[in-house]
Amino acid sequence: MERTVFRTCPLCEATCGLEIEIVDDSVKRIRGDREHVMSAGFICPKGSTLKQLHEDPDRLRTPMIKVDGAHRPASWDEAFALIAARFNDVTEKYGRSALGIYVGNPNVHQLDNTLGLRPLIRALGTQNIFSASTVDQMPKHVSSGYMFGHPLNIPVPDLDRTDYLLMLGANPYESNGSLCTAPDFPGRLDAIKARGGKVVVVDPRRTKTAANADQWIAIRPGTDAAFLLALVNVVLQGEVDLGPAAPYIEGVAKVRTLAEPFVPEAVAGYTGVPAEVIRQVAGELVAAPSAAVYGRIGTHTVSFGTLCSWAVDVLNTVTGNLDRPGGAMFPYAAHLGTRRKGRSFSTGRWQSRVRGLPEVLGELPAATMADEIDTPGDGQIRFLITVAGNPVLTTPDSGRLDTALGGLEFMVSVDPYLNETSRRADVVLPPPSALERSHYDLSFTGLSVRDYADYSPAAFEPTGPDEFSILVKLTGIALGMGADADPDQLAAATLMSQVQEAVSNPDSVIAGRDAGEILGLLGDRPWPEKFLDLMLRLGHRGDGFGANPEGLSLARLEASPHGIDFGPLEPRLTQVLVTPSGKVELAPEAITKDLPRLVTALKLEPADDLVLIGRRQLRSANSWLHNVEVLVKGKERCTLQINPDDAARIGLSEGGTATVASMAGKLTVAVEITDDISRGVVSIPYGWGHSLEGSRLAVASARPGVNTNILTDSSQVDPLSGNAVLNGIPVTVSVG
Ligand SMILES: Nc1nc2c(c(=O)[nH]1)N[C@H]1C(S)=C(S)[C@@H](COP(=O)(O)OP(=O)(O)OC[C@H]3O[C@@H](n4cnc5c(=O)[nH]c(N)nc54)[C@H](O)[C@@H]3O)O[C@H]1N2
Ligand SMILES: Nc1nc2c(c(=O)[nH]1)N[C@H]1C(S)=C(S)[C@@H](COP(=O)(O)OP(=O)(O)OC[C@H]3O[C@@H](n4cnc5c(=O)[nH]c(N)nc54)[C@H](O)[C@@H]3O)O[C@H]1N2
Ligand code: SF4
Ligand SMILES: [Mo]
Repeated sequence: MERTVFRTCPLCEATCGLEIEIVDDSVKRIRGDREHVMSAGFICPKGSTLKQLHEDPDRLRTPMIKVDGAHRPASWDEAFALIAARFNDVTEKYGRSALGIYVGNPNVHQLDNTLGLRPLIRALGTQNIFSASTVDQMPKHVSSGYMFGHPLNIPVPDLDRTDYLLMLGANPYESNGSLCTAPDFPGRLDAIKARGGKVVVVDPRRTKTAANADQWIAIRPGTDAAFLLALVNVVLQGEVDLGPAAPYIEGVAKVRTLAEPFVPEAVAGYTGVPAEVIRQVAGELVAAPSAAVYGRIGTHTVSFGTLCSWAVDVLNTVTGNLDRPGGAMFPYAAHLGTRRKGRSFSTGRWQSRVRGLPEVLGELPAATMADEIDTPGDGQIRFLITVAGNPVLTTPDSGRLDTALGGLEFMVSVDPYLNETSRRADVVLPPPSALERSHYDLSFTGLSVRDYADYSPAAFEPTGPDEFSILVKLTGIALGMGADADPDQLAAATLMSQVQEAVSNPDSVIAGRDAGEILGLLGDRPWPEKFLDLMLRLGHRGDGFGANPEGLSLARLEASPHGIDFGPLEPRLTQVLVTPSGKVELAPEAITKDLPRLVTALKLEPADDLVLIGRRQLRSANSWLHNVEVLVKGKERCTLQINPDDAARIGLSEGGTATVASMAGKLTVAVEITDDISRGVVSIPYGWGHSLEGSRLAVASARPGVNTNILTDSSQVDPLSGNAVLNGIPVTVSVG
């Protein structure tokens, strides 16, 4: 039997629509869905590998339990019973402060996980909560929280209409974009140039994105905050037109004063960007009919990450480009209701035990997870859960973390693979493959360059429990209900409380209605679909359970397999802005208090050390696609890129090996000499290093590469967000 199903690709933030042809219960072909409202047939080499991932013999189909150091298959009942028993032992002995959880990136790419994780985290009742956010975008949440009142009020560059794009520390030709959902990002960049606009890329490396841009500005790693503030400085010396957002902006004069030390001539030496180039870019930003400034990984995973993130949006604002077409605009996903003014955003409600690092968004920095596991005392983590994460490869100083995991009393990983992290787990619980689960993107519809929604049903029935049920089961255990708690009952209670909250909220479209009636209208669907339908119908485009009959519901999305396009982003600052003052706070003290540190850094003599940065590759997705043969075949990709001058000075030769050492560790890696990388900078791609014993990744372990996070230093974090510093690591390189 032949059939075709449509599925959102969960492998990166572009969230392309896929068309999947199935014959007799096996996948015949996967290609881009040409009718998809956002991606229109675009696909990258990873998209079609959902087939290989689904069929991968190394993908776990049953739980694994570790006995005498080796994993053996187990039944779900046995696995949950063991977890419950050990959970009770540990919490009885040490209390809940001995619990910890790390949640990784794929969680935001799966409906089940976005719905199921929060209750689990809450049920654990611990402050030891870690996620990939603090090795990624936490600075953006912090700056958005303070400037726009909500950590998810993240403006995106209006790619399809902008006349000028200044892009820093992002390489969408390989990554397909991040905090800016735009399938075929490269095509959209080309379109800017085709309509007479300009693209400028700031990166220490001449990436594919930089090479295709109108202008590449090579910057010294870690110095973007000063570069951005120099732009702000120049812009605020001239006549300032704040554009349509002007009535809602507070703090321009304060920013002008704060930016005074950052005259272009004062930052040129530090950033490596000549003063005249800074003035040129500032002039162009002001003169362009519309312009957008966009910064990503290279500006967030650095010591001044939050200052960078803040300065990007300050620049968008003072050039009059905030909340206007072609500028930086706010997406508003269909499932979101009215954003209500709450308490003001803050961080530091508690501190980490060992290093005293502040809580941010209810989390502690991933960079201090090893400290919390291997430092004895009250509150030491003894029982750790990881869900869809691989911190042994993805967090700084990961050699130490790996050892620390070995000392835990108990560890559970929810993961489809026995990989570098889950090999440490006492129990591994495998979720179904992407093709065995439905999807609506609760995360990336809120970061998209157009307003849209789409839903995809599962292509195949899962052979085990779905991941929502796995997470609910763990939630039951965390609530002390043991392994026998009925997940249906727990899910029903959660849904009921959400419905009750809505009917008793006077501002809700269903205020005063009968909760039982609303539950009935959600019909007979799997739990995640019921939660989703509730959100969609109560969202700002929703049918309000009859209040707005033309509005959105899951049924309507199901009838639109290629998604629904609601059009380009609209100005909506007044809708989303929820700061206590009701204004865009351009100069929040909580952020600007970090400026003196930057002023001091400006004056320091640059060290002679080489500095290490990372890179992403089109055929990888963080640490976990290297077990797919078609994605890893070909020449070695895990190489140290180094400039010819540096290579000659050290005596390195192409194809040879180099030893790279940092404060944190040392490794040996293949050498690639290229003038695409600035002098003084070296780059190793991240996500490799599949040579650790105990994992089960036949393909990946044949081409292991090296783990660059052996070199990154967990003591270095952006103080405002706790984000790890993963770029700009001082290293020494020698022949080796
Ligand atoms: N040096 C350096 N380090 C970095 C970065 C960098 O640029 N440089 N980037 C950082 C960034 S941006 C990120 S997001 C992090 C990522 O860090 P992590 O989230 O820790 O790592 P991933 O490689 O995304 O791990 C994904 C894991 O989830 C599993 N998985 C895949 N799909 C599913 C699923 O549906 N359910 C479950 N339960 N598991 C699933 C995979 O098998 C894999 O083990 O790494 C960060 N680390
Ligand atoms: N193919 C592929 N796609 C992915 C991923 C993947 O692993 N592979 N991961 C996904 C994830 S989780 C994320 S978060 C996104 C990230 O998406 P991007 O932010 O586009 O990430 P990168 O491709 O790592 O690009 C970061 C760039 O920053 C540069 N850089 C490093 N240090 C500095 C600096 O100090 N200043 C400046 N200006 N630049 C610097 C690097 O040279 C690099 O070109 O990609 C997503 N998409
Ligand atoms: S660009 Fe991203 S979402 Fe699109 S097919 Fe590739 S991995 Fe999937
Ligand atoms: Mo990420």
